[in-house]
Amino acid sequence: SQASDADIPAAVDKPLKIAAIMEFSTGTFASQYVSGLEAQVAKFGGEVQIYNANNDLSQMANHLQTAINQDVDGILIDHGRAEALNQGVEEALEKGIPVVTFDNDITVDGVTAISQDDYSLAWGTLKQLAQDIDGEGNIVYVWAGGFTPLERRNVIYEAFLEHYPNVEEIARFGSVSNNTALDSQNQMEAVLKKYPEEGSIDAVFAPYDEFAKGVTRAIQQAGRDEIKVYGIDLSDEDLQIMQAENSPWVTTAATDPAEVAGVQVRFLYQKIAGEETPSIYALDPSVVNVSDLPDESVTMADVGQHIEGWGSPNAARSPWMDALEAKNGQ
Ligand code: SR1
Repeated sequence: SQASDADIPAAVDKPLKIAAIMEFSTGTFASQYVSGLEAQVAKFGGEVQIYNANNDLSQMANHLQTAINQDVDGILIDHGRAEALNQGVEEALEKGIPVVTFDNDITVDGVTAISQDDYSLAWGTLKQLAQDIDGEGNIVYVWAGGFTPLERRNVIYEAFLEHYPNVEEIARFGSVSNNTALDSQNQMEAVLKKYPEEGSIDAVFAPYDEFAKGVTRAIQQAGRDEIKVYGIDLSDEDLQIMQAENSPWVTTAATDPAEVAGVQVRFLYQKIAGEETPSIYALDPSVVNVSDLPDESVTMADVGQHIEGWGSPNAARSPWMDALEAKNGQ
């Protein structure tokens, strides 16, 4: 076949050792992302070692250093901040180890940085929120600074408030921890106690699914289903929560985290193969409204049947990749 005839570059035609340096691995986004990394690297016949820094940026920098010292063939970085990682990234490149980043602000020449287009994610869900409340109402914002995707989503949130002067933020909270969903639930419970009257809160903007899960539980437990939740991200668990009867969580904007990981791995293999890769690449997110889904339960595997444009399976795919996957029995 044409696929198996494509010349596989010698540099990738062997079991490569890949390091994935992650800021944190809690939550359904991170677990789907890790599965996606493992699946794509395995398809290419390689091995990926996951380094999880448990939200500690200096530990993340140490992990990066360990991977460099181990002479891995390529490095993937997930989250983290430039100030903690720039030096290590420069060292990796000097040693000839290619680097592809996701969800951080590193801008070192030679690195490919991918994102989910956080600006579109935020605008997609906020536009729906604005339309649903007819441009007027009281909202709660869940947010934590210091995380590149959340910083980018916040830029759009600020623009949203300017664009809709009759929308008022009446409360804001948020933290990212080892149990973000539970923390968000507790913080939302306090807000609901402060605003007990029906109609005092119209909507919550929760631009991370761990925030949205916690907030949704608090609203349900307080019997305040009139408050609608607008989130970001999607997983099987999120779909189940959103599709539950009268769920407050009505809209999310998302890409498929496994596909994000697949694109990141493929760019890394392209770099190892000596191919040109772009400096930046943003996946195209989709807006998912519960009203667009059927009554029966939907999983991540079949979201694409209901949401137009879901997934971008051919991004960063070179012709030889089919042959490499076929050779490794995938
Ligand atoms: C704390 S940052 C959380 C975000 O990282 C990924 O970009 C996911 O979309 C998630 O919302």
